[in-house]
Amino acid sequence: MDTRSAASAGTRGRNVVVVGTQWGDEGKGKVVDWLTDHAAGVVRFQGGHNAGHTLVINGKKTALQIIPSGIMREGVPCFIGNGVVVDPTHLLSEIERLEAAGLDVRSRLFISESCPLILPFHVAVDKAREALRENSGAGKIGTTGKGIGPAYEDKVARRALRVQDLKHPERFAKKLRDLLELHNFALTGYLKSDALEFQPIFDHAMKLAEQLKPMMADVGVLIDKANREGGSILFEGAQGTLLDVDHGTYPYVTSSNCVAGNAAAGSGVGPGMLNYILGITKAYTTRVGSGPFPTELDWDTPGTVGHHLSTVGQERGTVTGRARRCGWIDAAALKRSILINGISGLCLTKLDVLDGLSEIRMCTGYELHGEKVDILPLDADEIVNCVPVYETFPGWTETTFGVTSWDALPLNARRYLERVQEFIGAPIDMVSTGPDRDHTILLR
Ligand code: 2SA
Ligand code: MG
Repeated sequence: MDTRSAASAGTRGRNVVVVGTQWGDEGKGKVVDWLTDHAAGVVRFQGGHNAGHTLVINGKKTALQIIPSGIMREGVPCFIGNGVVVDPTHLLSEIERLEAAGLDVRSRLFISESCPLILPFHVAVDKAREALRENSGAGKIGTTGKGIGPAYEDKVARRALRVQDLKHPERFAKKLRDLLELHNFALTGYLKSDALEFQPIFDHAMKLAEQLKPMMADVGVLIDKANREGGSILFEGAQGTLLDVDHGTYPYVTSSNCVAGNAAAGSGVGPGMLNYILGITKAYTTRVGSGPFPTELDWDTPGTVGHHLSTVGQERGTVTGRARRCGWIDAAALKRSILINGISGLCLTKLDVLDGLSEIRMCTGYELHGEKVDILPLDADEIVNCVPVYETFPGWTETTFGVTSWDALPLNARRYLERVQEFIGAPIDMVSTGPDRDHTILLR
C-alpha cells in the first residue's frame, strides 16, 4: 500500500490532520470518526464550541461542538489543545450530554491548561457587536454568537483568563475583575448594552473548576508520548480554510487559524508530526454567515438547483440552526486551499446530494474587471466582483447513496470526480456517499 494514501495515513504512528477546504461543514466529523479506528488520540487544535460536527452512528445522530469526534469510540483518548477557546459552562454541559448517552468521557478527555476561557462577557460582547454592525449598516459577520472572537482577542492581547487560572481562585478573581471592568466599559459604552456582575461569574467558574481540574493536562506532552509509543494521532480541524483569520475571506472569517499548519501550534507539538493532510471537500459549496461566495445559487426558491442542494443536503447550521447558503463547487477556491494546507489527499463528501441533477457545474476561475483569474483572490472586496466561469458536466440519474466502491459509481459521477481532481491538482483519496461510517469509498 502506498504509504501516502489515506488508508495507511493513520497507521503505524503516522498522524493525520483533517481540515475543511471550504467554509466549514464539509463533513469533517464523519471522516474523523471513520479514521479513529486505529487512532491513539484525537485532538482539537482551534476554534471552540462554534464548531458543529455531526456524526451518524448506527443511524443515531450526535452533534459535537468542542469535544473531539474520537469520543464516540470507546477507549480513544481525546485532547483539547491550547489553540482552542473553552467555554467551561458549555464544555461541562456537552460532557454531561454524552454521559447521559452512556459514554465514558472524563477518564479520557484531556484539556490543555493553556486554553483561553470564554466567559459570559465574551458572549455579551459578541452579540452586542453584531447588533451594532447591523444597526449601523456595516453588516453583520454572522457569527455563531458564542463569544469566540472576543475570547481570541483577549488571548492575543495577553489578558485572557486561561484554564490553568481556574486552579488558583485568588489569581482568577484578580484577573477576572480587571477583564470584566474592561468589557463592561465597552458594553455600557459604545455597545449600548448592560454591565455584567463579578460575583455570579466568579462563583460559577469556581464551581466548574472543581469538575474540570481532573481533566486539565499538559496536552502536548501526552500527544508526543502516545505518538512515540507507536500510536497515530488525528488532528481534527474545525470550520474551514476560507474562514481562517489570515487566509479566509477577511473580515468574514472566524478568529482562529483553521489551516493544517496550526495543528502543531494549536496542540503543543512540532510540525514534523503532521504526516498526512486530509482535506475535506463537499461535492458542492455551502457557507453560513455573511461574506462573499462567488458560486452561490438561489437556494431559497423551490425547483431551483440551489434549493435542491439546500433541501437534499439538509444544509442547516449544526449549532445555530441557520440555513446555509448553497452553490456549485468552486475549484478555483479549492486551489488556494490546497496550496495553503499542503493537502496530501482529499475526501469528497455528500456526492449523493448531486444525484438526479441534469447537469453539474464546477467553477474554474473568475472574470474580474475584464480579466481571467484562476485562483480565489485574497481581498474579500475583490471576491465580491468575481464572476465565476464554469465547466458543465452531464449529471446522473442513478443513486450514489451508500455506494462503497468506485466501480459502482455512475460513469458521469466518476467523470466529474476525475475532472475535479485533475483541475485542482490534488488526489481524491476518499469519497463519502452518505452520513454513516460505512458509506465510504476508499481510493488510495
Ligand atoms: P464565529 O462565531 O466568530 O466563529 O463566526 C465567524 C464566522 O465563522 C463562521 N463559522 C462557521 N461556519 C460554518 N460552520 C460552523 N459551525 C457550525 C456548524 C455553525 C452553525 O457546523 O454548522 O451552526 O451555524 C461555523 N462556526 C463559525 C460563522 O458563520 C461566521 O461566518
Ligand atoms: Mg459543522
